[in-house]
Amino acid sequence: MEEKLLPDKIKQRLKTKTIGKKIVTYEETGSTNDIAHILADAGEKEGSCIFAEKQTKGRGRLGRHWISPRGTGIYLSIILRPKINPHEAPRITLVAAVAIAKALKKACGKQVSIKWPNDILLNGKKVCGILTEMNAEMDAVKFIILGIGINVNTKHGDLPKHATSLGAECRKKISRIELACYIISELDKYYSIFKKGRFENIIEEWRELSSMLGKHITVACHGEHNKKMEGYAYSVDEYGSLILRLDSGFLKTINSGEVTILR
Ligand code: BT5
Repeated sequence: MEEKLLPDKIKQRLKTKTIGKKIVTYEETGSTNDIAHILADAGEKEGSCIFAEKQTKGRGRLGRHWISPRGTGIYLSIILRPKINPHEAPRITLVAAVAIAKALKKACGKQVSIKWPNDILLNGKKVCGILTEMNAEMDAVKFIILGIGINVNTKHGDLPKHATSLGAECRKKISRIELACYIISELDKYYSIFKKGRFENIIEEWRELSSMLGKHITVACHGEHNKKMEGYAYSVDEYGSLILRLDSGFLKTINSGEVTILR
């Protein structure tokens, strides 16, 4: 039987400044991101965390489904209130990806890699997805909901083909409580670096953890009718956008899309 993600059990191990000061856990909910939106709208403080043991309407980007079976994964949403412009919001996904990669390494001892923009891979298979949503006016972000889904002890049979879980790759049971504490602690650390205006330092770490920079890739670009572009993954810029070097030599900046690594 899995140990439940009880708020007190997580909180008693934390020494964080902002993230995890308040934690709530649901036995079952539609989507933790939806709960977080409602709470944030009602004025909930920055750093509050919402966990669920199971989601019935877990979602990914563009309304895609996130499989969230009971008791085997981490389904977490965090309320953030950074003082940034809406066009800077994608940076949060990169900050979170670096923090989560560090936490996963601590929990299972294995190096994971980041696939732009929001996937974390273990042995080339998706083990975690990040969903960053925001509520903003034209020139100011009101709040950001950082949604994190991690397959912790999830069985392969419950997951899509290209997915895996930490437990399956490491061949041992991983403590979700311990992992939740690592995630919150690393996020607290990297979010505070971000708030001090040192995003450049985080991007450096992101590049080191990336599984695709320097590789030949295709990108199905959102917002351009999923038009497929092929080229070298050249870099990510200071806004978290991908810079693709096309075969013609031109550089193309891509804000969001689906990457396939070719070679
Ligand atoms: C993501 O979207 O990867 C973001 C997932 C975020 C989930 C968290 S859970 C807590 C919070 N509350 C929510 O409702 N959501 C967040 P995207 O890049 O669009 O990937 C979605 C695709 O990943 C799907 O179309 C499937 O192909 C695949 N997928 C679905 N469930 C998966 C799982 N459990 N593990 C790995 N891949 C999965």
